[in-house]
Amino acid sequence: MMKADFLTIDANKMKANARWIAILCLFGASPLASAAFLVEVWDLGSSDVTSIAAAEAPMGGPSSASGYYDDVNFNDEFLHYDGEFSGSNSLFPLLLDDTFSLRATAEIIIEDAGTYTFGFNSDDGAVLRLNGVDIVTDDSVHAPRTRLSTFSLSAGSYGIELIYFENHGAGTIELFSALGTYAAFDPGAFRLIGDVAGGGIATTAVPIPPALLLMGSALIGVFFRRRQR
Ligand SMILES: [Ca+2]
Ligand SMILES: [Ca+2]
Ligand SMILES: [Ca+2]
Repeated sequence: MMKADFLTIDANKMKANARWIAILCLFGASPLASAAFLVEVWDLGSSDVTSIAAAEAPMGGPSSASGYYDDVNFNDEFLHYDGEFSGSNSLFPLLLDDTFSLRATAEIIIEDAGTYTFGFNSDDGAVLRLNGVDIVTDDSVHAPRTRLSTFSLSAGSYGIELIYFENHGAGTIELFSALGTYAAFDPGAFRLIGDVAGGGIATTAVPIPPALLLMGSALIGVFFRRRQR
């Protein structure tokens, strides 16, 4: 009897899981494909954060909040600074204003090999990594400013990671790129990474692990078999 009850509960759980996975699969391989940047924030409370090392210190532990965003174009709630891209800013998660750090991760897709300039506008500091290598660094407290770096890329996908920190005053972070070599920001050339509709480089979220997809397929099989009874 006990065993039968346990099996009933388990089957109901599986049916509920299968429904959700089936619904998610109807919307594509990944439900996060249209908002590829995973953005996590760490609220540092009353502690100042004045370096990338200090920003990364809490990142081994759980974040204060996280969410998926199409692109990285944030400013804070009270001292609106548009940066290079105005009009489509997001407020920081949790409406954080001062003394917090942020990590944005995604995979970018380079369709054509060539020379690219990557950069960010930040207040305060940030570092951009491509496949784990620092490519743009601005490790200090300062007013909003743009930093750029130019290099060659082969076609393919690359892991991208942006670490940012806001100490006090205005806070902003934007992440953008352009095909070609640029020593200064050019509004005609640079696009927000992930803003595909606006001409930006395409991104993908971290894929759902194959094992989970297989498990999902099995559960969907269970769900539909049960429906046919
Ligand atoms: Ca902006
Ligand atoms: Ca602020
Ligand atoms: Ca600031």
